Amino acid sequence: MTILPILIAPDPRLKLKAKPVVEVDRRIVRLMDDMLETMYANKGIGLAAPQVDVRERVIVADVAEKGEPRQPIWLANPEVVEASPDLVPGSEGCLSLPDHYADVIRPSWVRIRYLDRDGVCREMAADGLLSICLQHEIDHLDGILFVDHVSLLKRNMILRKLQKAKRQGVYA
Ligand code: GNR
Ligand code: NI
Repeated sequence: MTILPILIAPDPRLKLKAKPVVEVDRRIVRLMDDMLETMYANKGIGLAAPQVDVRERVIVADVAEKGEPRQPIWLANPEVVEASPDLVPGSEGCLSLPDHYADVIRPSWVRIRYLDRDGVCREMAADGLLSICLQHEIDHLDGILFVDHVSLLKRNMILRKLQKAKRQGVYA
C-alpha cells in the first residue's frame, strides 16, 4: 500500500466534480486501500479521492476512537438518499485545510446509498460524527470544501492564510 500526497487548498483540483465509478474493480479497491492508509497516516477520520488528486467518486472513513479497534468503511458512488430535517452545527476540519476549523451546519443524520468494496449496493444510516464525516466527504466529490459552508469573511481568511503558508513552503 502507498501513502499518497494530499492536495492543500486553495487548489483548483479540489473544486472539480468527481466522476462516478463504473465498476468496483481491483484498481478501485487498490485506491481505497491507499486512501485508507493515507488517512490513517495523517490521523484523519475520512478521505475523499479528489484530495489525493483522483477525480472519482470514492471515499473512505473510520470514526473509531483511538484505542478502539479500527472500523474502516469504503464507499464508491455514495449518495444521500434521505437527510434529517433538523440541522445541527458541528466543528469541522479538513486534511486539505490543515489547522483550520469552523462550525458547519448540516442535517443531524443521513441515509446513504453506496457500493461497498465488493461492489455490492448497500445503504447505511449515520448520525453523530459519522454523519458529519460522510457529508463532508460527499461534498469533496462535488468540489465543495467545508469553508464553502461558512461566511465569505471566514472562508477568505482561511484560504488566504493557506495560500501564504503554501508560498512559504510550509507544506512542501
Ligand atoms: O480528519 C478529518 N476530521 C474531520 C473532523 C470534523 C469534520 C470532518 C472531518 S473530515 C477530516 C478529514 C478530511 O479532510 N476528509 O475529507
Ligand atoms: Ni476534507
